[in-house]
Amino acid sequence: MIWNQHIETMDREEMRTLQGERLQNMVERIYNNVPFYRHKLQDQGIEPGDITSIDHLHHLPFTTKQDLRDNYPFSLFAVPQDQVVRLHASSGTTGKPTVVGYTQRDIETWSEVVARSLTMAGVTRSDIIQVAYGYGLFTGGLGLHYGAEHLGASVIPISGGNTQKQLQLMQDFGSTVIACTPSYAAFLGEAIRHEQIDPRQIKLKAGIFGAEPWTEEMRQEIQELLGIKAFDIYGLSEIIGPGVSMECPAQQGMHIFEDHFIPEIINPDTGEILPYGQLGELVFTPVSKEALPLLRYRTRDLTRLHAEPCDCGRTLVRMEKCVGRSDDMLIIRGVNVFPSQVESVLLEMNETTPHYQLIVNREHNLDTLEIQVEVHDQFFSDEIADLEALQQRILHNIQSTLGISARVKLVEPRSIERSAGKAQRVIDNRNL
Ligand code: DLL
Repeated sequence: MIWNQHIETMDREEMRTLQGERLQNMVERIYNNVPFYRHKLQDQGIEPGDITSIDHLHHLPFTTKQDLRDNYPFSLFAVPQDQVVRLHASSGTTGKPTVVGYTQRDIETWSEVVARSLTMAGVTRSDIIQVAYGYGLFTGGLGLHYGAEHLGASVIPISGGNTQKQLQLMQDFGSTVIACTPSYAAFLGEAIRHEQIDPRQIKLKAGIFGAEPWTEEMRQEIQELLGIKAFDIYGLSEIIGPGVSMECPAQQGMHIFEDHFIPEIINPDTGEILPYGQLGELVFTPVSKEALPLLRYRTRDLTRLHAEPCDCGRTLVRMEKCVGRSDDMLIIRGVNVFPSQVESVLLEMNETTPHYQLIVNREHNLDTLEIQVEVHDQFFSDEIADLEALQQRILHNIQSTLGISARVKLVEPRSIERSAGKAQRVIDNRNL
């Protein structure tokens, strides 16, 4: 099923024309309404009339998270306050949050792209969707909520956390779809197993998981635990929230809703545009956004784009699962390490769970990496020799994948702190 046949299967040339028209209109709007951009464009000698096609996109300046911070809270908004109907914010690790705004039409666009996303995962009006993303300033809960209602499904707005209630309503209401972070999905699956709930009491068939990086190995784990097909959904508040891109049943990457969000991949160091298939930083221009239209927003997410036709029939460009964020990448003794690489290694082994943490320290000017991982109940035996052998195997696999040594600490089942939202995978004590 395809929610918007016209857009999602549009001829590529026709899509480029549509993007060009929308870009032209957007540049005019921001030039007239956002002093920050007017000055930036004037500095570069660009007049709105110069941008007449999508081929001119690369002439435009980038926008960064710092620009949003510098213009806190509302200075990048392109409409008067009386047209803004919703505000969301994402809390950064440091300093002020990033504030985003929506007009009524932006909310409609958002509901449309989330309805397209859910349809991709096979969700219909007959489904009951348990939205266990956080409701509030975070875009996950309300984003999925409005999209699911627009589609006509029955929404359970339970928000994140309160695991007992999640399990109770899941059984009593017969939820067929669950939407939450993949780490919370793994936790719910584990809780079902731990409480020995009869799998026949669980009607789930699909999961809509995103908001944090997760690996193919994690997908297998969750699918087994919950007895569902797990789909990846991507998005970020600055662009709209969840529903910037979504995986189809072919699961060969996530289709980007390019009529609204124009993607580019750049070399993060030079800003140079990279061709399809190359790994780099993802950049988006949300051409139809009214309240907060951003020019070439640098996401810091690292991935590749592919434009070949997809088995599902959609012509929309696909992005691969994100490797991670450039600011998640750890440099340990000079070697680049992504938490997702560690996750792959750990989950290829049957004995470990998807709950792990990387702890980085600097001792005598040398970086150290400790990987704490929980072992499944049945393997957490008292036989020290067995555990030591497991530890050695993990060490060996980590070393051959990452190219650096680490300390591995096996910890008891359910001892690493659980999050109902995004999991905290890294504790970096180096104060770099
Ligand atoms: O996480 C929006 C969202 C909510 C997406 C629910 C999907 C589901 P932010 O809090 O602004 O927005 O965080 C955005 O999260 O730049 C990525 O680094 C990461 N991220 C989001 N989705 C994925 C994904 C929401 N599917 C940041 N895979 C983004 C990997 C993801 N990383």
